[in-house]
Amino acid sequence: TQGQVITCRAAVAWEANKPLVIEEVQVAPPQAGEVRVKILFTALCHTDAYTWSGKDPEGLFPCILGHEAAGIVESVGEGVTEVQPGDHVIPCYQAECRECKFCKSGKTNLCGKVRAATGVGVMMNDRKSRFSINGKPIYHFMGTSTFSQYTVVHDVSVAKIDPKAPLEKVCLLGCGVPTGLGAVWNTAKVEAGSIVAIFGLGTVGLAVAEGAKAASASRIIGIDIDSNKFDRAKGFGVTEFVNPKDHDKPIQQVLVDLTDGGVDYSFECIGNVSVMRAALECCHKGWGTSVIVGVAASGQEISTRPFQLVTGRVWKGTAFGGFKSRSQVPMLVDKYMKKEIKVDEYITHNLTLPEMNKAFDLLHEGSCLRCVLDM
Ligand code: NAD
Ligand code: AHE
Ligand code: ZN
Repeated sequence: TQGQVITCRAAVAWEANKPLVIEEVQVAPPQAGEVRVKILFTALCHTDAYTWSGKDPEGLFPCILGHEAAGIVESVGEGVTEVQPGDHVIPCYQAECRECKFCKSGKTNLCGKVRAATGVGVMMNDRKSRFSINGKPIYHFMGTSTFSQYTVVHDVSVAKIDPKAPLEKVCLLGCGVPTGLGAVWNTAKVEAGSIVAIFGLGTVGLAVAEGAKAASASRIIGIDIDSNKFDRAKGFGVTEFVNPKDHDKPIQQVLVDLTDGGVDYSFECIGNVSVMRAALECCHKGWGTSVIVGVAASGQEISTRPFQLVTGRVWKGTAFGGFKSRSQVPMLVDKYMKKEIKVDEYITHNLTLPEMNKAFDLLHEGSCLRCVLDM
């Protein structure tokens, strides 16, 4: 198949909010600096649902969504040296070129090399898509487009992993789990003994709990409007629960009262701007730090009294938990293989590619964390 167009199946989002359609798509061979990957397993993340909903200013249609997956390199374009056909890989929506201003800064995991292209659904080389249906181009998404049996990614957007790792599990290390762990370890740098508050106990929030437990936080307070989330969260390290619906006072006040003045670290893992405000305002005066992880819709803005920051609270955000993707995803896979981090526990459902729309429905059901699709 090397050098040839591959026809395979993919779930195409033709329009916002319209059911995805399983189509036969043509996937062009990888050009210079590109890698064609056979996707074996992909999970769904709430960011896929967010873009599909039409609220993402970077959402373009028709497109192939998906960014949490694992597969095997089918072929590589000219000049690609770091992976070869047969390598097991995880596509990384956050690239790492090691050469750009961002990568060289040592201050961020964001990479500037291909971001301009991935934000508009094309490849860097020729600003065109490698996907088409009878000649009509279909946009890429987040530089990954894993809801396809074959995809083309930039070589800076693919992490080579241990071939012994089960791809049906480690696909989760493409987004949600690293995001939560890294928000704690890299972005907040939670110290032992800290009091932590987590808003939203989905996959990302539970991974924050797991990270906080590993960092020896003394109290890990989970906040969710769905009390059914609480039992499961204990297994990930949450020690106390608060349902805002059980209280008349604003949730920030409830937490300040519970913690003798506020928490040391809070994490917003929902994507709701009023919760982001509460997450900042429940932080302790003088040092409390709040990390925004959730993605909020186009047009939404955050606000608080500047006095909150004047008096020492810190507001931060994180993308992919601050992990450098190509360098650190393989390390996370190794940690999973050594049973140092959980992955299996986040997988609540398994379906196949033709059941894609059912998988999207499941995302909105409280019981579902991650649904893995066998491609
Ligand atoms: P999820 O929907 O599974 O989890 C959200 C949880 O929040 C649910 O348990 C829900 O009951 C709860 N919730 C909703 N409204 C609430 C409220 N007002 N108060 C308290 N709890 C509330 O989602 P997820 O997959 O865990 O993702 C969480 C967010 O993180 C999404 O916005 C996603 O787009 C974003 N995300 C960001 C990154 C990043 O790199 N920054 C990476 C992955 C996901
Ligand atoms: N296109 C969206 C932004 C979405 C966003 O913030 N994405 C997160 C990852 S979410 C993964 O589930 C991220 O890492 N952003 C950094 C980046 O480079 O995109 C919008 O609202 O414009
Ligand atoms: Zn995601």
